[in-house]
Amino acid sequence: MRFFIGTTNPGKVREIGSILSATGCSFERTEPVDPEETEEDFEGNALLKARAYAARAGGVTISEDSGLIIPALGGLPGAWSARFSDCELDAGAGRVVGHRRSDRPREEMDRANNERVLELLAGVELPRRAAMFIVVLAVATPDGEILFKGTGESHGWIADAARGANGFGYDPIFVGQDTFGKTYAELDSMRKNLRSHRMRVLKDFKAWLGRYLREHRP
Ligand code: ITT
Repeated sequence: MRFFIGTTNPGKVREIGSILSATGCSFERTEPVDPEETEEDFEGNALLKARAYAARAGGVTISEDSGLIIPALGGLPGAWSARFSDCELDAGAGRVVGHRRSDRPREEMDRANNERVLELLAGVELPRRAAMFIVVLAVATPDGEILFKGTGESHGWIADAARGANGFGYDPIFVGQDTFGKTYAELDSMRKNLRSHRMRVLKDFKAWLGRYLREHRP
């Protein structure tokens, strides 16, 4: 069976592709549709993206919405994770009050997002540096039916400074609960994939896929 992966983020494609490589299905990247993420939560945006990409690709499509949640920042960056450094925050820095698209290249945006989180947490000690990644993954058909929906989390905290060159996004500042003080960007891809939020949701996806393929075998 052939699936499309609907995202503009090459880091997600790499991880989804490598975690699913042994399933016997093929996973093809779609055009970067990049629909506006108008919903307020990860689930709403994951469903919106899966439907928009599936309609464009004309085949069953996997999309996901993910981000970083920091309780000490009132849950931010949250649904604003991808564009956090373009956001205007209120004085308490726990709420987004405005947003202006800068359309900077992804690497520049990721770096600015990480710097902003580090600045907001300057002087904050553990355990208030606790953080978690969350992902909601959805599989949609071109006519908008949702075949699968699942959630994954990974827990840890925000490092004092960015470290490491692997991974993408917030990986240089996120230390996992079981990574012996290393950031996700200091782990090789296999070690990150073993414990990431994406791995957790893709495990449920693989179980669903097995059932789906058995039921739809020609
Ligand atoms: P698409 O919407 O096109 O899929 P995106 O990068 O805009 O790509 P999201 O809106 O889902 O994706 O935003 C996710 C944000 O969270 C973005 O800043 C990512 O870099 C970050 N993120 C998600 N998973 C991550 C991971 O495993 N490691 C580090 N950062 C991650």
